[in-house]
Amino acid sequence: MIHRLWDPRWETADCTTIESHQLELLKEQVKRVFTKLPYYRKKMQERNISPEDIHSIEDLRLLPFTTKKEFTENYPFGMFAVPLNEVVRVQGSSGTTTGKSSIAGYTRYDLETWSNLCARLVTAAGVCSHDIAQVSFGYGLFTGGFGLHGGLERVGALVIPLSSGNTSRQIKFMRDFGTTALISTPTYALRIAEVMKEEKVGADDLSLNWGLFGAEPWSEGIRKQLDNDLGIIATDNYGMSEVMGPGVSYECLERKGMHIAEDHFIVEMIDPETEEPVAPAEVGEIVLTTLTKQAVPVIRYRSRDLSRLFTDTCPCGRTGVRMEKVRGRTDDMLIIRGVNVFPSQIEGVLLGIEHTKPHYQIVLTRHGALDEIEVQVEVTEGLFHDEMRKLKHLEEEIHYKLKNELNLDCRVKLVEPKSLERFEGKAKRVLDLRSK
Ligand code: DLL
Repeated sequence: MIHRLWDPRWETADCTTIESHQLELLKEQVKRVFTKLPYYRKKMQERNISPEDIHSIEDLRLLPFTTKKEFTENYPFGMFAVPLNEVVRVQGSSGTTTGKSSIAGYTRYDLETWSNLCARLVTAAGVCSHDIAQVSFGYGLFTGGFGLHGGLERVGALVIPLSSGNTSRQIKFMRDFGTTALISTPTYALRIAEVMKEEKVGADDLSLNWGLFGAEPWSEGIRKQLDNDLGIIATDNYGMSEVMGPGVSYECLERKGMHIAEDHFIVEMIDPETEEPVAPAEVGEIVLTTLTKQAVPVIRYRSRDLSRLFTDTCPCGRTGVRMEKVRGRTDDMLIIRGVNVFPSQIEGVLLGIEHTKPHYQIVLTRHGALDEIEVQVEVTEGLFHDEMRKLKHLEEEIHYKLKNELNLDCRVKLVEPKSLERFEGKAKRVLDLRSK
């Protein structure tokens, strides 16, 4: 396999070079944040810390965390460390958790950094100037559309800025233009694959080679399905509005973890309860510090995302730390009758069972003091019209396997093909009716 790099100097830097670069930038960044951002200065003063206390990367631990709450409290521009006339763009998260979006601002220099990081990402995923890239992420405040767009243009690919939605049109453009790279959420790519089947368009009718998917958790099972249905090599990439958007970490074609852009971000893994670092290679919450962001620098941003770090060498030649696919968010975790359940565990079980589709919904209800969980699963067309006995058998199999995995009795409801909602951006799998 041929691996190309966008920025070999930094992508293959040795750890001593990275560390001294990080330390130098960190000291500057902490000084800037202390002088320019009243909310962070106050936090540091409460802890009796000043920028002069930072002598090593480990000293980062002395500094307070930043959370989504700060973005909400300082909405819209209170997180900006530069005057507004230096900010040339805002982007943001959807704001589903707090009702208020986290507003990220970018100076010209930040946009330059961002498109370079996204250029690394798309290059690692196989895209070059010969590719025709269809961006089916939403364009707008969401960082997916504009972020990937910037990186693709930078590497010289021909970019089709289609945004998400109107799936038949997406397929028509893929055919007409000979699209070679699809960029979207994995959920939307599944939807595209589904509509292709309905319209009798096979992977061979298209010219797709690469699928660049991110912005939400997706399992290896979904990856396999996308590889097959679209005839692509599907890679994962990760980021968040508060830190930059896409470009924080990305898989190469080896697909053995996401390479973190350590010359721009310091990554830590903490135990979300104790806030202490986890042992190397243990699962923890990803915490990120930006080193080069001008408009909205963040120190120790608690992502709420759970993953694992590892440092073994990757055959692609990139050095440094990689992170495993994100397992889910700490705030995605459902607590049902005292048992902790991640939606990704349910997805894992469903994808391992024949005759189900990767379309499911988790419905939570409360009866008296007792929480109930129902897993609604679409079955394949063929089976749905089959005998009752077979459906009953499938229902029992899912129930049994979920119980084994989760240690919890879930109600299982098989539903007609195409009866559950489809998503054009990030999927919303959990319907929580408990507080209603
Ligand atoms: O989703 C940024 C992005 C856009 C990343 C396009 C990759 C591609 P937000 O809307 O602020 O930003 O949401 C950030 O999405 O904290 C994770 O919980 C989740 N997330 C992002 N990428 C992944 C991924 C963008 N590859 C939140 N795997 C993050 C799992 C992801 N979760």
